[in-house]
Amino acid sequence: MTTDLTVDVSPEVQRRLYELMTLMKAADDRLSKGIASGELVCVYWPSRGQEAIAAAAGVCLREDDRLVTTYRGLHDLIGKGVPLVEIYGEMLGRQVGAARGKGGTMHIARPESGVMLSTGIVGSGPPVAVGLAMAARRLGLDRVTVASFGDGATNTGSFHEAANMAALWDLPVVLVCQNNQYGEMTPTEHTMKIAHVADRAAGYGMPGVRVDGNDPIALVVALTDAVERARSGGGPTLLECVTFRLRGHYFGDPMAYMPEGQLAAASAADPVPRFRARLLEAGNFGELDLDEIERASAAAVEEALATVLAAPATALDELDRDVYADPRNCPA
Ligand SMILES: Cc1ncc(C[n+]2csc(CCOP(=O)(O)OP(=O)(O)O)c2C)c(N)n1
Ligand SMILES: [Mg+2]
Repeated sequence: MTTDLTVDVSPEVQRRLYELMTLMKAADDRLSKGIASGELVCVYWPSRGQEAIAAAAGVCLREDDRLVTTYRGLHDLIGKGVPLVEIYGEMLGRQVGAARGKGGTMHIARPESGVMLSTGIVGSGPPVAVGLAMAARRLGLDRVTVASFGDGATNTGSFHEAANMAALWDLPVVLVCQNNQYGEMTPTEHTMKIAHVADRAAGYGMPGVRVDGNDPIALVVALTDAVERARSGGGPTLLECVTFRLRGHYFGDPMAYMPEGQLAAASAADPVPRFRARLLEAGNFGELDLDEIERASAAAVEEALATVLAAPATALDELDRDVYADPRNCPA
């Protein structure tokens, strides 16, 4: 898909996309630096390189829309409006975390922002998203649920069951596959016979759309379409966003399995500098405007981290709090 920056999105949306993408990148960079130096102790599955997808979702979704993501969800959570203090707080086991530090990196949820699940079980997000979409329909709400998952997840049975039910019942779901070309250490082409994840949609009777996952404008165009379709009763869409995981599967993964030159080639298409260059070329923003956005993102990350590091560790009396839901207060 060829996109025209000046035609497809307003300057306000361009700015918001760059703010989100630089915030996601800065949050990842700072976490990686802190873990590498021993300053921060936590497990982490980096999302560096996949920012454009989450930023596009951030500008296309309403606050009450629902999101289900995975362990590699830092960027998705930021895009959906989860405060960075609650994300870092959860990762670092502090009382200020989204689940008061009890969930950790793999289990960040914040219903107030519409984030209902982060899961470490590959493929388990789509069926939950389908359930959330069914709930919205029963409640008569016009909100949309996005399930964000990897290419590897589309090889699991639960993905296929969820896709079938979503299509059969025209549920308001958008299935967003972040095809980063690896599942752990295995290249995608070694795990599926077909070349395009989007082709799987035909088997369920829903549109399958393949889009450049490093182009935030193409993503906004495709997502706007899919979200609108879902919201107006037209049913689900499978969106394959083709990107690349610029860091290891987990923080510390030496990536020895990657063929020589592959990472360098992928880094040349890094969505953040690429979008910066495109914004400058289009002319709505100058170098100084974009430098200022980057500075503000880095400052926001430092401020959030300082707050988290000054916060108390998860208290012992948290252990049995929030373990059982009160059905009367359960978010829909
Ligand atoms: C059901 C299940 N099987 C295996 C694993 C181990 N595992 C963790 S991440 C991963 C790869 C998933 O790849 P993909 O869906 O492409 O997501 P990515 O990590 O690339 O974002 C696997 C196999 C798991 N967590 N859950
Ligand atoms: Mg993958």
